[in-house]
Amino acid sequence: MNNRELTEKAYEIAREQYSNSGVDTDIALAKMDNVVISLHCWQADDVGGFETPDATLTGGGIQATGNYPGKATSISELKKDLEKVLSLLPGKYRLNLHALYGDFGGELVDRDQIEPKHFQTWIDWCREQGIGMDFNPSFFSHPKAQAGFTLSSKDESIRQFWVEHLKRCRKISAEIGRQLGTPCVMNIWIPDGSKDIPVDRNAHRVLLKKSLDEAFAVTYPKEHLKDALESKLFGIGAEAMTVGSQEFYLGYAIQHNKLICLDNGHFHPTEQVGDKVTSCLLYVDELLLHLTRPIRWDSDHAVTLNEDVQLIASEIIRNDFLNRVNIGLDFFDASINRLGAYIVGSRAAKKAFMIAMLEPFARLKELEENGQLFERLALLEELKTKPFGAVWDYYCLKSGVPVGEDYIAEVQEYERTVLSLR
Ligand code: RNT
Ligand code: ZN
Repeated sequence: MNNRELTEKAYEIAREQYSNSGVDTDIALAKMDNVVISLHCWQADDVGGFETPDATLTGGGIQATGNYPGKATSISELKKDLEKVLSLLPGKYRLNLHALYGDFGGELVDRDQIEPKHFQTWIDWCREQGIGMDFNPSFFSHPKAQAGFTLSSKDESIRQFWVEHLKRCRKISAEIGRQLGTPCVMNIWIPDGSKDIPVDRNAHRVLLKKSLDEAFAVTYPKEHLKDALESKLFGIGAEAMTVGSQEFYLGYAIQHNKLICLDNGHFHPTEQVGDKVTSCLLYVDELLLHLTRPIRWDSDHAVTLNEDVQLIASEIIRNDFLNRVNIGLDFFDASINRLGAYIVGSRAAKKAFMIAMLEPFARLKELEENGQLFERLALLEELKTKPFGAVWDYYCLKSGVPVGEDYIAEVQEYERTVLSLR
């Protein structure tokens, strides 16, 4: 039996087994097309961007560690890498671009000067790929961010500089959404915070609110732009306080019906982001996810299929929230093959959603409502060893991408013929 036949046969058996538990695998497979993942450009080059030839991530409370060879050093290399990544992933994707990845044609264009034209080649590329595009203002790796405060700075000229950047990014995002015919989700994350215990937290939060109010004064059609706000518990060098805390942004998002971005690397280790989904969606229309894998103080390892991500996916699928949740990834590992990291992380995220779709939710709910809690636990435990892998492999086969670990060889080949020559 060849690999294809084996995958098909395994699927047939899995389909029957799931069917015995009341789950229709064919429906799950069809539904997987609704799981659209926004691929973050910054895994390809360690959040460097292309503002200057030697751009590297500086400041901002985030760090990329490792120096694995072959990182993308130009827009064309980044596009090539992303095309390779897309060719190895099943299902649908979008591009998620940071402002510092603009196509500045060798010119030095400061953040308060960027315009839609600097992103036209990216928009065109997305159109060619048939994918939507998301965007992010970049409030780090800049001299005016070095003091640790941007939109919440007490220095009025610095604050105004970043408000201008934000205004421009919203304009660019709306243009992206208009041209591509799918709303651009623009996520705001600022590194503002303090290393040691501050006494005037309030003033910074008042200033952040003021800056957001100023930048949001212009309204754009929702079909073009969706603004999202991302909180963080702490950052490297901002251990004692972050201005943009969860309470700050959740309050702001509810008051102004903005999207709240939940990055599962940005909370206390025992807090589960999956638990936050239903609460937030009672009060805001939509969420943005930054799926990642925190380890100790780092929030940005490549996603793997763990309980954290699975609970997030399950809560979305159980409540039929896919159309209210925008799924993004946010990790940057410079210590391994960067394309490999993309593929492992993206596949893991999709797997979590597929597992969620293969859950007999109605049956579990009934057990819960009947107070049959041992039975609920037992069934949840049994589900973990159902032949999910056979359904996943079949999905990859049907999607025309490598099945199982076959993509490893493709990544190695790309490393040999492309990355190692950089
Ligand atoms: C940082 C935030 C933020 C960034 C990206 C690059 O802690 O998670 O989302 O990772 O904007
Ligand atoms: Zn994030």
